Amino acid sequence: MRSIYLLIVLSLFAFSCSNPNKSSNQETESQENNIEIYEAQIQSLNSNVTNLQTSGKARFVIDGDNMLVTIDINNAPPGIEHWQHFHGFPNEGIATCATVAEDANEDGVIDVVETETVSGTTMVPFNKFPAEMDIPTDTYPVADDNGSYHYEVEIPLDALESAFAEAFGDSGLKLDSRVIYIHGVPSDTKLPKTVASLGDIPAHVTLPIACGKIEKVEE
Ligand SMILES: [Cu+2]
Repeated sequence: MRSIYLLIVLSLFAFSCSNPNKSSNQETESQENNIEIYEAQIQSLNSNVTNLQTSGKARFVIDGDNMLVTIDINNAPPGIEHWQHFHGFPNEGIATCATVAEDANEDGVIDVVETETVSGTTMVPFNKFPAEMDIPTDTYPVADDNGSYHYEVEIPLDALESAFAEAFGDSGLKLDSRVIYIHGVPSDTKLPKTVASLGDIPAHVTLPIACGKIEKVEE
């Protein structure tokens, strides 16, 4: 009887000793290996204009000092450059992709200005140098003859976060509150005069052709 009691006391002691060690090991591991992954399934928008079902996937991997972004798109208008950005609200708002409900002037086209009520504003470009946060550039990807492209970039997080804070305040990137838009139809596409754009940029450049909500995923 006595030896059983001793055994229980000993095993409780061993358990309580090993436990704190285990949890502190786990903490160290997650600090060293702090990877966050986000993805967006991208679906077509304004397919009545493009006559295409543009689709694809974006993946964002935050690993240490860098964020690796890969975007794969199919069935986009071929042979032209496609602007792409994440859009969102600088405050607490959570962006969603625009739908036909956002065609406020009912011209049959959801233009980039009409997306703002549910998607917020243009934030970070996925061109050659995202951290420069320079929206009008000619360094966005160009779709091949089949309308496909693969885009990949490694962004230094420090540079991106400070440029982002300067433009939108210090709410942080908050990827899971953002959506990604793919833009661009050929310059000879007939668009109603009511289709709005940003500043002096021609409407065919900013016309949204696909969108996806960015969500956090497990590894
Ligand atoms: Cu955009």
